[in-house]
Formats: sequence, C-alpha cells, structure tokens
Amino acid sequence: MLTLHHLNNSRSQKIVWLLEELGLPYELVCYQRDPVTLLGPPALKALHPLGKSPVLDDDGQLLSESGAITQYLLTRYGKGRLAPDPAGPDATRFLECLYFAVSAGMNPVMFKVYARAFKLVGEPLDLAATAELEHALRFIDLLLGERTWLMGDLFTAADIQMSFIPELAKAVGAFSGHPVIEAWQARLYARPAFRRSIERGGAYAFAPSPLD
Ligand SMILES: N[C@@H](CCC(=O)N[C@@H](CS)C(=O)NCC(=O)O)C(=O)O
Repeated sequence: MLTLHHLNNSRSQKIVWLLEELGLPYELVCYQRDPVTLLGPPALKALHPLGKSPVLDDDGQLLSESGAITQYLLTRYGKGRLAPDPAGPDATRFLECLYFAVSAGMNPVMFKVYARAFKLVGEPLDLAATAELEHALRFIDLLLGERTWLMGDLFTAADIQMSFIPELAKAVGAFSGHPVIEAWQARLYARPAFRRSIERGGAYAFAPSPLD
C-alpha cells in the first residue's frame, strides 16, 4: 500500500500529480504549514528524520526526497510509463532534468526564499540567486524550444518535477519574459491528472486552480 505524506503548498503536490498520472492507488495523509513560519507541523517532523514533505510510505518503507520518490515510483511501478526508453537517446536528458529539478534548479529559489526570510532582499546573495534562477529558467526554455514536453512528444515525470521551478520563480517574483515556459505551463495545468491532483491534494497556491 502506498501512502503519501503531503504538505499543503509544497513540492509534494508533484508526487500527488505523479501518482495520478500513473493511476496508482494511494492514501494521502495531509499536513498544513504553520501560517506564520510556513514550517511543517510536529507530526511531519516525527515521521522521518529529515522532517520534510513529501514522504512516501510503501508498505512501511519510508522514502523522503521528491526526486528519489519520483525515481522509485517510476522504477517500481512505472512499467516504462512517464519516462523515455532507458537505452534511448533521451535517457541522459531525462535523468539530467530529474536531478536538476531538485538540485541546481531549486538552489537559487531557496536562496531567494531565505533572502526574504532574513531580510536580505536586494543584497548580493539575493541578486546572485536571481541571476542563477534566470539561468535555470533559460535552461528550461532551451530544453523546451519548440517541443511540447521536455522530452519532445513524450510527457514524462521530468515535466512534473521541473514545473516546480517556474512556479516558485513566480512566487518569489523572479519570473518574467519566458513565454515558452508559460505555454508549457498551460499545457501542464490542462492535464486531467493535474486537475485530479488538486482535487485530491487540496488547493495549491503556485498554479492556477483548475477548479475555479
Ligand atoms: N529536497 C527535498 C526538499 C523537501 C522540502 O524542503 N520540503 C518542504 C516543502 S517544499 C517542507 O517540507 N517544508 C516544511 C518544513 O521545512 O518544515 C525534496 O525535494 O523533497
């Protein structure tokens, strides 16, 4: 049995979406951020030593880290879906996206979040993060080019994971002038599984609600 420990307005929404795309049965345990600190509640901290969401529970085996959860779900339950042929030409590009989405692509976003929290907006750290975030967005632009999805005609888990970067870039006020990404976002948010993920996971502040 799969159980996902899901925090509101967080990257665990991507895992709800992935589970919906894969059509897997799962239970959802929902947690709410503290409205002031935005941190997760004590129950989430008690669940796993990292204390972050998402956490996947597969028959008692706990797995934290959204990138690892994505790779685990695809390997264990994907049956080749939502990923390119591992021996094909897009395999390297796919892995690059999956890892970039949780590392180099997310780092500047987090620096900007911290800059806000510690009143460093406009300071060198914040400006460097803005430049680095723009670099990440241009990389996504480049990957997309005229393609429908990051892997061309094939929608994959990389689209889901990478979508968090422009969503958060918008949330921290560092997104403008990326029409290719915006067109991709419109296609992403039109997917029925995205809609189901919002119905199931609850309101998600970083994307237009498909329920309005
Ligand atoms: N690298 C981890 C990051 C996990 C993470 O930072 N989760 C945030 C939500 S996006 C969280 O749980 N925040 C609540 C807290 O820190 O208390 C992943 O990709 O899963």
